[in-house]
Amino acid sequence: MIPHTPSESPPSNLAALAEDHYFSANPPPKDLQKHMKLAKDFIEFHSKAGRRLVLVTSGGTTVPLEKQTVRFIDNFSAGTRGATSAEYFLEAGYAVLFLHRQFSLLPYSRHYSHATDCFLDFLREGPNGSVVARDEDAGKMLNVLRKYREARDKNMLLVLPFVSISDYLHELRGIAQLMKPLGPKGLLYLAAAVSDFFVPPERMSEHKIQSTDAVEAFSKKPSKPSASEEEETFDNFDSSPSVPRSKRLVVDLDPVPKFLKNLVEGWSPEGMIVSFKLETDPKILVHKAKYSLDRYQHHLVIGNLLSTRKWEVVFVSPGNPDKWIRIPQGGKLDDAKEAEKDEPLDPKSLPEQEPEAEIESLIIPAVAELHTKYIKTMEGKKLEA
Ligand code: 9Z3
Repeated sequence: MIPHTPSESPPSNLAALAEDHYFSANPPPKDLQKHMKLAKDFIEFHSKAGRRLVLVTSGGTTVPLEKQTVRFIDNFSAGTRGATSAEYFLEAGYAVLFLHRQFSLLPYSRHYSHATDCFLDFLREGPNGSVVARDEDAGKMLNVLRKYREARDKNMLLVLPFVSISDYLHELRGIAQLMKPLGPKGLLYLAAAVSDFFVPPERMSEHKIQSTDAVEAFSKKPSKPSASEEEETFDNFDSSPSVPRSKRLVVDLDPVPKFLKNLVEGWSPEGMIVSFKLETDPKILVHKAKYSLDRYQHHLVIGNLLSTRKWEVVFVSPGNPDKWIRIPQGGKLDDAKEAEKDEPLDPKSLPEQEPEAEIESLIIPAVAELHTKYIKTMEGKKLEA
């Protein structure tokens, strides 16, 4: 990998303007200062120890439709990739700052928090009214519990939540800036499924969007319907399936500014930055991953498809050939050939059940190896300077 050389200059004017505008128009989450204090202490502790630290972002972001939010747009992400990756990073010796969507999966507890893996199913009543793990589950549970306790007791894991897209961006900016003292030992692993669109505050309703005109009727005198309202009423009675415009909720979204450039150039100029690219169309995945790398000049894009994301990912990094990482589909004669294939798998060829191994067990060592090279190159450059 040829690491992107950090520039000392601030992000381009346009990116800086977009940043100022976005962060002054969209209010920070109420716990931002508290989170920044926790993050600062955590980062300082590990920076002093000369340890590598990774910021793992995880889960989806909400797009509120109202300031006093009742309704929001969301996405599918459960936080499996982020929570699982965090465990393998801890295993590889990294301190982990886990920035996750509130109530999405968490490292270690994820094994017992699915609807299908409800923690109560793993417990039974023991002697004298005690609660114990079921015999068949106790071994695994003890193993998970020990790892969790060790991470907590050694202060290796800090967990911070966010909810909305703007909460996420405020937190990401603050933490990335705090990571500067780590230099190249800081790693940003951006697995959260971040919304591309949002409702800007100037177009956001303060209160719950109404679905009837009951409120208007209560505040105004009924007036003669306008020509367009009459037309809409007519449409509505025309036994046509279309609904009049006044009854529809038309959501008008702006694109979320792309802050990866600000992250690379300003917020975290020395850290290694890994982003994920999610697509559903296999034909465009690698192209989109390369486009992102080219545009933002960071260090690694991990491409994945919604349908096969637990089976394979592709690493796209500067100066390296694209590298597919796959879980072998056990028992197949053409396994070795399949594992080497240079293009996406056909989702129809995959078994229905989830893979037995976790693909993050292959992703994280590969990322850590690239990170080692990155640190060496950056330290070499510092010595030269
Ligand atoms: C990913 O691609 C993650 O791997 C998934 C994980 C969200 C697919 P789950 O939480 O899913 O395990 O269920 N994350 C990044 C998606 C994303 O928003 N990327 C942006 C983009 O594609 C760029 S940062 O434009």
